Amino acid sequence: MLLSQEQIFKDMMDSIVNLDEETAIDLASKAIKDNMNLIDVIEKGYAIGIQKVGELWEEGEFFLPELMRGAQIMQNCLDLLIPHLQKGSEEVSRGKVVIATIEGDIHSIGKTIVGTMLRAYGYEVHDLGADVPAEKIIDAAIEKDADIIGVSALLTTTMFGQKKIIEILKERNLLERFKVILGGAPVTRSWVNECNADGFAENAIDAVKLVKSMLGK
Ligand code: B12
Repeated sequence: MLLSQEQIFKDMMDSIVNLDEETAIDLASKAIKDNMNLIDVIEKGYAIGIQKVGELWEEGEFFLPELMRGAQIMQNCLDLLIPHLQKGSEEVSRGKVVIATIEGDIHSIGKTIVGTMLRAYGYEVHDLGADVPAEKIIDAAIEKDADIIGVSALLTTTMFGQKKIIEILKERNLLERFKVILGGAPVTRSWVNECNADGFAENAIDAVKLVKSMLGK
């Protein structure tokens, strides 16, 4: 029987919520084999699953070990899918992006997806990982001669680090040199305005559109 795409995305979501690694990995392998759109697979399947796990945790249905297990399964699926996404990357760089999750924050999944997508669209991406101090992000942007600095924050306590990036750039007279874009679940338009950042995106597809519009290529 042929399953509809919606059903496959739902099965992917359920595999994360059920903490069923075997099914999650099987579905990811099948998606690669069947040449499915892997961005959709990640964003409409697995990413919805991990968000649901977060909701269950918030409601007290899941405890921290289950949240961590869900994240680990999600990460293992990404490790399988990402190399196939990067295959189509263009040779010519359309611009350089330094991306990181800010200091104190270990949430890396969303930032990694955004970096991967940008790479797949031909941008040169330097992913510094998670829990990275603001100064270090700025130093890397200078060293790599980046056009854009992307900063992720998933905690209401760490998002202040995003503002710190802009403040340090201002102090060091570097505001004109880089565009700064923000992301992560707690980030809103008003927070971006308050930080004086150049933009934000709610998902990886919009992040690509944002970067494209900023670099004009
Ligand atoms: C998975 C997860 C974890 C995993 C992270 C694993 C990993 N390697 O990343 C683990 C289990 C380790 C974890 C730990 C913790 N977590 Co947690 N976690 C989550 C969860 C469920 C999902 C996050 C995620 O991966 N989402 C899927 C991705 C695809 O979405 P995303 O991150 O939002 O990214 C997308 C966009 O935001 C955007 N984007 C993201 N970054 C960027 C950057 C740029 C530049 C741009 C343009 C766009 C962009 O594009 C992405 C792709 O679509 C969220 C719930 C939620 N609703 O977000 C809680 C959540 C973020 N965690 C939370 C908390 C509290 C914690 C802990 C403090 C728990 C604890 N008591 O220890 C610790 C944090 C420790 C620390 N110092 O960082 C809270 C935060 C509450 C708050 N208001 O601050 C949340 C909201 C859960 C909740 N509802 O309470 N967590």
